[in-house]
Amino acid sequence: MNNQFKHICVIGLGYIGLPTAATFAAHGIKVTGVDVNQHAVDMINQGKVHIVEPDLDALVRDVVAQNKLSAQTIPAEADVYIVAVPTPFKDNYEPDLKYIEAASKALAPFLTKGNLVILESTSPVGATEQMSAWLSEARSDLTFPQQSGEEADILVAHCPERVLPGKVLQELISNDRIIGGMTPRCSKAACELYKTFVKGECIETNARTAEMCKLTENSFRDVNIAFANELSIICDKLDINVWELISLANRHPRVNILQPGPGVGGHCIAVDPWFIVAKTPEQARLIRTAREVNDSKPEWVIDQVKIKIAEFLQANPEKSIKDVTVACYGLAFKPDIDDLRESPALEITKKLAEQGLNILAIEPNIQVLPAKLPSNVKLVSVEEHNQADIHLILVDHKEFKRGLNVSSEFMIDTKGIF
Ligand code: SAJ
Repeated sequence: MNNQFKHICVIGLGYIGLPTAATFAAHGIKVTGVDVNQHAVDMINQGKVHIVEPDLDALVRDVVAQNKLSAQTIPAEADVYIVAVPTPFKDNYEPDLKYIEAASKALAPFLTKGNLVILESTSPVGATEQMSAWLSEARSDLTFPQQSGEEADILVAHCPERVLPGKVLQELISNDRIIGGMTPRCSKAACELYKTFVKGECIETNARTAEMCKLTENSFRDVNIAFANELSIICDKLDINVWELISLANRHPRVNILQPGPGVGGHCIAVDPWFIVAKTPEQARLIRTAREVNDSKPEWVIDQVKIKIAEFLQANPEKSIKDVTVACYGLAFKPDIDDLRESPALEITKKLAEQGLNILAIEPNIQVLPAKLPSNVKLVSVEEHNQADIHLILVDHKEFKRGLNVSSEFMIDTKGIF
């Protein structure tokens, strides 16, 4: 354990902040977690978690029981502050830094000379400098890297998280970590901190490059998925099986196409590329188009359902549209998680329900349907899937991959499971 950092204050106890806080605590550092959500704070203090992530519940239970992690709604004095709050975009796709601003203003009163402040939230280029400016505005008695460089009282760095939901606890430790200090001294201090538990390499760079690096990784994936999604639409027109096509093309040693699906969801890949587009709208043409291709995929899937319904009614002339039941397999944004954020599966289910169809939602990872779904959507178990006429596979959850007893005639398989 590094003796320099005895107490860390993690601001934002969501999908990234809580696993990070618990992992530092498990490595012997005292951690105070901070969140504006009183319910989350209460749960954590009881050793429970408010999010689903494999093995996180046991880890939090242990570190809370050992008094290494506790939660509260306001920051505390510490050696290090880690900001892990959401960075959504506004209606015009401009990044919204209001949570970083609020976190900066909340932690500023507690800062003392020698503290390290780390921004972990995925952020547009320039956000770390902006955070440091907010801190400096609040604390004119202290110096910051933008004014005093290596001599600053407070060290500031951007260390973007890069972990995959569903594998967060492993990837936090095994992934390489990009460490972007506002000065080399800031990078070195942050590097020392993450070496507490990171087994991958901690690579030092500057804050702007670290910000852009994170956005680049997710944009790369978005562009590749857009390519796969475009291929799936082209193949549908040409009567070619896109899954077979991609697996054949990927046998080329330098081709690695990702998989098509109903669209791109989650709070990362569907959001981060817009941060590049917002800064450089003239230049980021491919990145913008990829976003548009992926965002338009749910509408294409809905059109496919309409075509299937017409075929079903033709085959069953005694039935009318109000008799048709559509089963939507999966609401989450990707397999084997409960996270519905920016989920194309949820969006498609909602839009189909709004057209008055009877919908059976089959989502083994949730117990209650989100309030935004209309009342003609019923949450049912996998075993009840046979009650439907049309089967729409939206997520490749393991429960579906084990096999479903339905005819392929009235199935739309957006994930290529069957
Ligand atoms: N998807 C496809 N086809 C694919 C792969 C994914 O349609 O071949 C879809 C998924 O179904 C999902 C969306 O893309 O809707 C995003 O899923 P994902 O598994 O690609 O990524 P996330 O959003 O869970 O996590 C990403 C990861 N980034 C990269 O892999 C470059 C993760 O490492 C980041 O830490 C995370 O974003 C983040 O927090 O930014």
